[in-house]
Amino acid sequence: MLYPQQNTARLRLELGGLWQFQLSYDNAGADLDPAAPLPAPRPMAVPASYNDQGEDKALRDHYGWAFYQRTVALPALFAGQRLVLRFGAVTHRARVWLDGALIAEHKGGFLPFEADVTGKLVPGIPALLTVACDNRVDHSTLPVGNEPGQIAFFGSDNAGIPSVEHAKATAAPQNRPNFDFFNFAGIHRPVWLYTTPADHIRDITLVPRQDGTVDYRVDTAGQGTVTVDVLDPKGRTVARAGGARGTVRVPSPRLWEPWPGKPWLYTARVRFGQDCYDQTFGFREIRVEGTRLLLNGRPVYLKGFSKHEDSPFHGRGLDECLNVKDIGLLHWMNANAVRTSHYPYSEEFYDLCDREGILVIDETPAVGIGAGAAQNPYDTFPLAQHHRDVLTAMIDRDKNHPCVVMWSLGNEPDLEHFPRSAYEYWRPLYELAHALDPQDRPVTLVCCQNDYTKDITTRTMDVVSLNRYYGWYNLSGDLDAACRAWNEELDFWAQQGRPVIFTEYGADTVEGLHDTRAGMFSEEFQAEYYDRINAVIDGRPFFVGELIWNFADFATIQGPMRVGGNRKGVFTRDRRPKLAAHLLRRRWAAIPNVDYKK
Ligand code: BDP
Repeated sequence: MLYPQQNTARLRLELGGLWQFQLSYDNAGADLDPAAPLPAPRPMAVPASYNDQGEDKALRDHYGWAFYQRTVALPALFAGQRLVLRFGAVTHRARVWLDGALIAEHKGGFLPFEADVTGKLVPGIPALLTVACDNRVDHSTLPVGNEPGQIAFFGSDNAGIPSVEHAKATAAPQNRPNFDFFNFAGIHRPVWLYTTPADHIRDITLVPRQDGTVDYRVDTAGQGTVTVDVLDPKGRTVARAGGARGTVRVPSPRLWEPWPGKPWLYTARVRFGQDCYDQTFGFREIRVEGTRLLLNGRPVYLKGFSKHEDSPFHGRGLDECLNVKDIGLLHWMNANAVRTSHYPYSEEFYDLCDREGILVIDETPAVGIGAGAAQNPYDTFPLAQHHRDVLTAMIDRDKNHPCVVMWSLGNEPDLEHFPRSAYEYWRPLYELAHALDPQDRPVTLVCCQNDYTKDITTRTMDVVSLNRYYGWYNLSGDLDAACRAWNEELDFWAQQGRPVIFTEYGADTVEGLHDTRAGMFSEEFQAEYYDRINAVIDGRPFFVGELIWNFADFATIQGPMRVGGNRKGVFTRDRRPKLAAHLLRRRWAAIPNVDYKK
């Protein structure tokens, strides 16, 4: 799906700003009429999560439908254009009405959807736009939540004590999902109204190669002929082709390589009748060979973070200022890579990474697929079709980004209790990702700390991605024992013949807490933890990347294991560095991006 563009053929309006807003207290969201002005609205900024835009617990912890509303009016000069209403992301389920008529429904809180409103939104006549979103999650959604009635409290909830069990059974439904980040909700990404000519470009697919060839395909609607001009980073036309599919060749291409300096971005200017679309791309190839990850043929070493889209007040809402700041901090850290844990990020983020040369592991929202040893989630969670749909939509959205170097099918599913079912669930998704991606990037699945000898899925991925908390959740505080255990596990991975990376490792750290003996939660512990664990991976040639958990502290549900959220950030939530940031920054300055472990 193309990102909306303002150019010589298309007009794009962002419907951001203050909307009217009201919580619904009906399971079906039927207590509010989408055709009428909301009866008791409050102002709400869009895009942003609604949760922290007020001081009331009811807003913060709301679990169900919520309604947004505004009027939309277009001047008569829009007449004759095709009109599309597009949402970057509404979390997690959405319904959209124009003057009371349902025009779109969408499931999945992290990917875009759109509705053709030509003839429905009439230029010159104002219309009432109502958007409802539902943040409830269960066994059929991604991310996964608890089923209604099964209230999970975070931490040890003294299971089995009658009074506790009775209180749980009668507690109100709660916003307590099956994952460790706050279940923010709302219109999280921009709402656009854009025009195209009636005959228009629907999609563009590019496969650029190091030798300067670009295979292209343009999908269109209506009558016309396609032309493609390739512009170099200075805007000069360097190649030209005609027809809806074919190959163009750029002589002496500059490769998309994030070092040194900024990567080179080219533009495919596609024309079709009156329509026009500029699709940026980079000449970069990515593949796995033996235990190496090759970027443009050279072994690359990933240095960076798994992140969250999370910040004070905005919650999970797009904040471009924050994105620019974060990429600046990545450069400051001498980092080169990010994983979009645990969902696809905003489209604006990938554009920035394309421009700034950050390698991205792009992850589906498949987090929380597990229910302990007693329940096989693969038999009981009705997820498979939705998972395929989300993976397809993510690859479709992000396929042209040079920054995307790997697909992650999901995070920390149960892979050890029902190993055969797990393999049978994940293998077809792995194959689907390869089949769908025109650039055929490596595919991975992020694995939880588990009995790696029983897990038969992780070892079959193109890259083995490990989340490990030796010294934190296990062998807590004993880094000698942690390193021994970690080393022993690495002996296992050394036999598998695959590249292995850390997708998460870390320790909760309260900024300002210092300790000469480096006890847990102190800044010294976090610094020593990374020093010690990194020394173990440095001796392993097949270990080709380290993504820290987490870039910054982030919001979670309340619980006895979370001090005002998850504190494993190397930066605080407001982006101040902890001690470890300075040490990792020095470490990464000394590790070259390519040809490090040849
Ligand atoms: C991992 C999860 C991540 C958590 C992290 C933690 O992938 O979402 O936030 O643990 O506990 O298991 O900090």
